[in-house]
Amino acid sequence: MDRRDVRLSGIVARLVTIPISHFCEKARWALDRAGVDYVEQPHLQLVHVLAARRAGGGRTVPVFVTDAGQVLGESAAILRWADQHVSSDRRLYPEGELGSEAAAVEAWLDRGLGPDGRLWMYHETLPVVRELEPWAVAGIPGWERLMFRAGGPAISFALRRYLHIDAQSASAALERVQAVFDEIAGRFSDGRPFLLGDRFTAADLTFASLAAPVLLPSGYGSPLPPPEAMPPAAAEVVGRVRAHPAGAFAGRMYAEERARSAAGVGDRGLSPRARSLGASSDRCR
Ligand SMILES: N[C@@H](CCC(=O)N[C@@H](CS)C(=O)NCC(=O)O)C(=O)O
Repeated sequence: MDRRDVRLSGIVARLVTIPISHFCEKARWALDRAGVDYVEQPHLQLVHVLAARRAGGGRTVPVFVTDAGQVLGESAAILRWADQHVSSDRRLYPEGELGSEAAAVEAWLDRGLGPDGRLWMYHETLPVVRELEPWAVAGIPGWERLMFRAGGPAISFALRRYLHIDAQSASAALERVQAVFDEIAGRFSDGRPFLLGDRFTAADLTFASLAAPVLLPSGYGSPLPPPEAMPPAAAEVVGRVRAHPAGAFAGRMYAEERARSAAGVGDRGLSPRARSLGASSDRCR
């Protein structure tokens, strides 16, 4: 939906994204779960900087512009905002110590797992990015698709420079990702169903969404390639991650919690955005 459509639809809340980005997925999941009415404005990597700035944010996405014009340029702030639209028993940050713990785990994952998983994934996929075009450009405007086609190698080069991606940094990042997965798995040794105990919090949502580059979960809010479409070495890592207890947990969060959120079953029933998507997860496969 473009700007004119946004005006015509009367829905002014908008989420500026790189649709395949896991930080954007984190925000999208929280907004969907809360049944918030918004439109997504998806962009190509690097073009996102212009879009983020134009929306009033910094140089990263997601940027969420609320229907009241408030600009939120951090995924954590978007989760906090979405939390004002759910009943207290469904808060991502419950009252008291549990809420503080959820925020602390979220911040830890935002700092580590998020950038590390992304760095590894870019290292593996940039060399074959043309073959991954159907997923890389899903949903973005036509001229940005053309830019992707014409400028693919230059964009890859710029991303590598910008995010300091090389074989050594990618392998170190993957090791750190594996350590996070082991630590997360350790938390389940007492049989708890969620990361912090008996209820779903921002910690679970953040872990599952930021695990996406190494997990390729089904039910993600933008189409992801199947492991078979990835280079063999990357597909092998995805297979290992899926079999890991923490990977299985993230997969379950997608199958259960994200699926409910994608269907728009928030406190206020089916959201118009979910309805416009057919309230199905077809788009996510
Ligand atoms: N702390 C930010 C991180 C967001 C982030 O790193 N977004 C990526 C997309 S996955 C981005 O915009 N990267 C480009 C950049 O760092 O300039 C948040 O939680 O919103």
